Amino acid sequence: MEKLQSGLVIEFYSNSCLVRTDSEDIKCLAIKNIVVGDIVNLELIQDSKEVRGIIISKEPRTSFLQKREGIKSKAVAANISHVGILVTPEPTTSTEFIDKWLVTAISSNITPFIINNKTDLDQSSNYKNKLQVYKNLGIKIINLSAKNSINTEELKEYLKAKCVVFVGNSGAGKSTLTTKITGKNIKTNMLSNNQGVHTTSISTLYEIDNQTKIIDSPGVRDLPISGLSNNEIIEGFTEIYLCSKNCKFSDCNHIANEGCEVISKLLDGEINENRYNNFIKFRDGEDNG
Ligand SMILES: Nc1nc2c(ncn2[C@@H]2O[C@H](COP(=O)(O)OP(=O)(O)O)[C@@H](O)[C@H]2O)c(=O)[nH]1
Ligand SMILES: [Mg+2]
Ligand SMILES: [Zn+2]
Repeated sequence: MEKLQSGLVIEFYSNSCLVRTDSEDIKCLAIKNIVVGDIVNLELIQDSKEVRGIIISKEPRTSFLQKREGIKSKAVAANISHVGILVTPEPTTSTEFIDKWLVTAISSNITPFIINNKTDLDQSSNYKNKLQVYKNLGIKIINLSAKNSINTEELKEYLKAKCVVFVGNSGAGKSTLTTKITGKNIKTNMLSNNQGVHTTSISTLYEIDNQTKIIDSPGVRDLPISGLSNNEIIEGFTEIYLCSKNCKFSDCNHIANEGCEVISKLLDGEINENRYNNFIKFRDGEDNG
C-alpha cells in the first residue's frame, strides 16, 4: 500500500471527511482549512479495523466560495467552475437573488449561468422580460423542467468536465434537478435524534461519468455579499462597470455626480433599471458594512 496518496474531498462531516483516491474512498481526519472539492494529499494509517487518512496538505485551488463576514472569511467549497442559478416563476426568483449570485460568482472566479426551471408552468411576460435582461448580458440560459425531465440532457451536456453548484430559493428545484442529473436520490441534509430534529451541514460532491462534478452544500447556498468590497460589487455588474470607466470623475458615486456615464446609460435604457437598483442596494445597503 502506498503511504502517500492524493485525492478529492467528496464528503464533509463535522469533524471528518471522505477522500476519493484512484483506488478507494478513505475516511480522513485533520480537516482544518479543508472543504469539499479540495484536492488533498494524504498519509495513510492502518488501525485495527480500517485504513484511514491524515490530510497533510492541499493543492492550490482554482476557485473557492467563501463566507465573508467583516474581516473573517471561511471557504465553503473549492474548485467549483460553474454556478447554476435556478430561476423559477414559482416561487418567484427575485432579480436581487440572481444579481447576488452573479456578483458572488464573478468575484470568486466562477462562471455563472442561469437554469430556467419549471418551463412546464406558465411564464408571464414579466418573467420572460426578466430572463431577457440576463440573456442580453451574454449569460448562458438553459430552459428545462427538472420534474418532467424536459431538456435536462442539454444541461448534462453543458456540465461535461465542469464542477457545478446549483443555487436557488427553497422550492426552486435544486434537489429534484440534482436527483435527475446524478440519478441518485438526494435527501435533505437533516439528521434527527431522539431529542428532536438536528441539522448538520454535510456537503457532498457527486461525480457523474468521471467528468461532471456537482457539489451540494447548504453552506454554499446562502453566502452573504456583505463581505464584498465596492470594487468587487461593481465588477460583478459587468455592464455598469464598463460604463463607469467613462464617468467624468474617477470617484463618481454613479448617483448624482456630474458627467456620470452610468446614469446617462440608465436614462437611455441601455442599463436596466433593476440591475442599477440592485447595484446601488448591494453597494450602499445597510447590511453591507
Ligand atoms: N412544475 C414543476 N415543479 C417542479 C419542477 N422541478 C421541481 N419542481 C417541484 O418543486 C418543488 C420543490 O422542489 P425541490 O427539488 O425540493 O426544491 P429545492 O428546495 O430547491 O431543493 C417540488 O414539489 C418539486 O416537485 C419542474 O420542473 N416543474
Ligand atoms: Mg432541496
Ligand atoms: Zn458614474
